[in-house]
Amino acid sequence: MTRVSPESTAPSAPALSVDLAPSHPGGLELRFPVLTASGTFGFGDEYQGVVDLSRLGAIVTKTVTPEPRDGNPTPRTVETPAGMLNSIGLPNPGPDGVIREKSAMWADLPCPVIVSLAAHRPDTWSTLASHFDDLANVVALEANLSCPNVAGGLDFSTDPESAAATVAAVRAGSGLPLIAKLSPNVTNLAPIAKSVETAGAHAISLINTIVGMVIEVESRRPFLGAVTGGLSGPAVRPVAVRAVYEVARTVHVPVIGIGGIATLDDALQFVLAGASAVQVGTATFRNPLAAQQITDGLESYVRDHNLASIGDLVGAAHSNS
Ligand code: RRO
Repeated sequence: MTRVSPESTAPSAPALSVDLAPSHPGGLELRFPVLTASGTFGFGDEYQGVVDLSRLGAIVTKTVTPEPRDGNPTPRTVETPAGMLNSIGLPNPGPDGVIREKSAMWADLPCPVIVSLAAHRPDTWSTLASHFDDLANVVALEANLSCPNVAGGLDFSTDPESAAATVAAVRAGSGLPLIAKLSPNVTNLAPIAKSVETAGAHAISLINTIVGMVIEVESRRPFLGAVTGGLSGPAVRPVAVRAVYEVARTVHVPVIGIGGIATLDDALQFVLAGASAVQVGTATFRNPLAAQQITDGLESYVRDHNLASIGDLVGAAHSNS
């Protein structure tokens, strides 16, 4: 662990800055290791004026699909102990609609934008990815290999071969840095993580939500319109920390931790498990300022512990295991 003298540790972005795609020719340098998670922050404009976006490393958009989608039948969400289930079903206006409606706004945001994508076949993944290369302030793509709420959505990240084929297809369609978002709904994550790294993912994010279900006893029916949904929130955090720990010791590309992160302490658990950055998701619904408060907390933590860089903590729990 690198330590520096206190007088050289003024709170500064460099101590928190991170390159999430060192294997990409242009890298993916972000000022802060705190991002918002796909599906919990819309396309960015929804929180303008509420959240100080200049304190976020980046926002990750709602997932975009090749064709516009209306989403799943209602109800689409239900609260659960220490979390929630969602079955939103990817409502979005498709790439042309998103670019028409959002790209001018993205260009003016005080933090960069990472576009989340999902498609069904390698050729449609490629074509979809090709739409976003030349948009101002769009700095990377996140391939959502793990949507639990549409038919076939999970297929891309439950099998190493289809995960790799998907990553290769996105790489063929776009020159942007690529983050592959993996599912926890598998028996063994390591081979899938290795496979997407070998196929060219510049970083790996995880976890997406865990498939779950709530039944309304009075009506004797599934609560959600789509029957099952994805569990998120504090309830999933230990699963996510374990998943990040496992993947971080398997791959060399940066890992981005997601899953029930609401506080500085939560974020630090993921960093110690091996995450170079974190995404804040469900916590934003309860506290829209959660992500920027975690940035503030990390800044203080780095200063108070005389660390030259938050990178000094990444994976520290592995040497203490
Ligand atoms: O839109 C959704 O229902 C959804 C997606 Br794409 C996802 O990746 N994860 C999730 O929990 N919900």
